[in-house]
Amino acid sequence: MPTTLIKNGRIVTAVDDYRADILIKDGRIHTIGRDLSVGAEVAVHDAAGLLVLPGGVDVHTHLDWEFGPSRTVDTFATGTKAAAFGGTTTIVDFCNQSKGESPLKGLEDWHRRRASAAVDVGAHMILLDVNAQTLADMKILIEREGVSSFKLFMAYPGVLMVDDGALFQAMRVAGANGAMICVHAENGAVIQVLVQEAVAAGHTSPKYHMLTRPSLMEGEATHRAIRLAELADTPLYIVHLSAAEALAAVTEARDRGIHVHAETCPHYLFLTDKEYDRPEFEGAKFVMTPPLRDAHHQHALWRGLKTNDLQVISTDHCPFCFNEQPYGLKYSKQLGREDFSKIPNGAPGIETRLPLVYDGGVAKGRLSLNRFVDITATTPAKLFGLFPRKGTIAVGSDADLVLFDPNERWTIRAAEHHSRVDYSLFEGREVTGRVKKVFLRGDLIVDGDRWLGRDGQGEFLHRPSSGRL
Ligand code: DUC
Ligand code: ZN
Ligand code: ZN
Repeated sequence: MPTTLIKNGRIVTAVDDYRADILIKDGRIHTIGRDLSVGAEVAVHDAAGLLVLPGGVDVHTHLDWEFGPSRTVDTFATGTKAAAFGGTTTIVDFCNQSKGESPLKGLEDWHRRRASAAVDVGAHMILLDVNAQTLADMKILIEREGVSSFKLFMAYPGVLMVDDGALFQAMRVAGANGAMICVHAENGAVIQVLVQEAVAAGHTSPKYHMLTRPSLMEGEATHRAIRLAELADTPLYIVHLSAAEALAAVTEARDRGIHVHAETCPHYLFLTDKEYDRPEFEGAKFVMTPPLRDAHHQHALWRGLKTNDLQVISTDHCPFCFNEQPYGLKYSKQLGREDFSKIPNGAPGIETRLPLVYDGGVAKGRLSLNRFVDITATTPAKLFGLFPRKGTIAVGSDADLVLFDPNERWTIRAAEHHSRVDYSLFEGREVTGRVKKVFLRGDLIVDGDRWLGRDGQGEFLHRPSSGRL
């Protein structure tokens, strides 16, 4: 492994901001200091004028994931390459139990798929079938397999949803064994009624996806999940929080000292439900769950990031093509052209998280630079058992580093992305701030627009505990 020196950069972590050089050896940060001198055998990268950030940590991705009749279009090779170009060097991806099977089998299958990953990868386990065997297998997953976070769905009856009793049982096992429960918090039964009524009334357009998933029902389920977690004594993580009502429930619980954490995603911070008014079928690009909301929710989310009631921004990268591509219809939004309820729920975002949050947060004066690093790398690493190996720049940490130009202006275009997906939620948006170079455990994997990484270079991240901040 070559030794590398990054010189003259401005190092920014969740708490620090200073100029120094970083010497990398054996994939780790060996020395941080001023004016480090090295021999000719050391590769030197000049970071003058650039920020040196810890590699981004995206704890919510769905690569090569079967979802009802659909499948996300990115393989681990394409999705992690896209992540790297966006400054993300660690992802935690969702694998799932199949009905009637052990979650251990789901993990085994996921390991086969993730073998092509080009950045480091951990796994959360989605539980669909909570029974005595599943509860026993949870302990094996935590202790032996390094999977210490479990996601359960309170939505999608008949596909992914579990009832409150199942959720509560899984919570108790997680709480007693050092793990954390993640929930998709929406009232699935009520939403199903609203969807069936809309379809019966002949409403087919993508806008009805939003109209049938009211923010009140996200708030209700978030409150319910928190109360169950409180009783079960487990840390809880609310994924993809989009609604002011849900945030109010999180805030109330945190004020009482309950261990509840929450993430939101760039699309909820930068887009509103007006996108569903686009002509033709264009609104289908924005069909993700929960849906985009109106501006007052957005203001609440920015406030939550300030008050630390929201601690993480992840992508929920769940890519389906807009038009059918060579991969086939199950990878495409066109599945729901005649019926909004059949549009695969999910949207891409793995490559644009850092620039969007830098631009809309730091450059627009809503977030400090330290807070930007905190919510995109440090806190997700801490919450999911990866810190201090990941999420910071410190002696001994993995040398996952991003050289970031805080001044470059550029325009987001799907055609220039590295994902297999054929659109961006942010097509044509001009942003300030661009990833220039990315190092994964000391290896330069992105250099401008050059890809130097390798499929399969990513390591599996064993995470023995989560949610113990
Ligand atoms: N929830 C997710 O977290 N991802 C994709 C679909 C969904 O509903
Ligand atoms: Zn979800
Ligand atoms: Zn998701």
